[in-house]
Amino acid sequence: MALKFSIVIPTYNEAGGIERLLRGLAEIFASNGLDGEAIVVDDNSPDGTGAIVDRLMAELPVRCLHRPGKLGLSSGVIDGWAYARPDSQALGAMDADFSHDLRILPQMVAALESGQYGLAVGSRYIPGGGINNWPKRRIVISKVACLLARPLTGIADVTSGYFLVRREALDGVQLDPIGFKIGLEVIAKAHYGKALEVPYVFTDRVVGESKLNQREIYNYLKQLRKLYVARLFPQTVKS
Ligand SMILES: Nc1nc2c(ncn2[C@@H]2O[C@H](COP(=O)(O)OP(=O)(O)OP(=O)(O)O)[C@@H](O)[C@H]2O)c(=O)[nH]1
Ligand SMILES: [Mg+2]
Repeated sequence: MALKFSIVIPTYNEAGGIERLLRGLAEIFASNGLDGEAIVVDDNSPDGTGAIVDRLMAELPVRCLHRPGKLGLSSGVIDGWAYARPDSQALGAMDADFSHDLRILPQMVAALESGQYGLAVGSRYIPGGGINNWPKRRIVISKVACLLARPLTGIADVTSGYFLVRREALDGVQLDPIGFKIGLEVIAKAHYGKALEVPYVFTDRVVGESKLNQREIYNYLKQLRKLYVARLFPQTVKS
């Protein structure tokens, strides 16, 4: 039987592309026999993203969770997972801006279905993966971010944000919604056994605005520090 999964797509001002993305996802689900649902978590986007998703709920495998204001990407993913259908066996996350290639989703699902892997991560930093049209500065920041997390995990692309994890791997795990990198929280804390990285070529957003800023870089460093402290001194940390 096909693995039931819910993939959360947090949105803030993604009206320009959300319909095309959800139609593309529905097509991938149907043509690969995947039992997936998309959960859009919209933070009352001023551009009306939430209303577009509400309209599409009647015809596509998607539900929308509306939050009152911009509460952050990571907490959006966590709230989306709580909103997911309870019988989903796996939970995932994906950005709304087409950076994450939908076409590798079937491989990610198959990895979990095989029973060999508890986590599948879309990866730019293994052979076959890559990045399209990012400024050099952005690539350097991303690679340094991954390098800094290297001692915590064997995974090359910890900042990917595109992943699928078995639900039970999150049981009892306290995820800190700090900053942008919920994927890193899951990779560093969840009990998933073996992980598979599936290569994809990341494409920079074509519509909408980037939200990466200095504050997010600072938050990432704070998140890393907390993860290292928890790893090195587990007895001093409650979660
Ligand atoms: N619900 C919600 N979604 C958010 C928030 N911040 C970002 N997002 C969404 O999270 C996803 C990733 O954000 P991006 O702005 O693409 O972040 P990025 O990929 O690091 O940077 P760019 O692609 O350059 O913009 C997108 O789908 C955003 O719409 C937020 O505060 N709340
Ligand atoms: Mg993006």
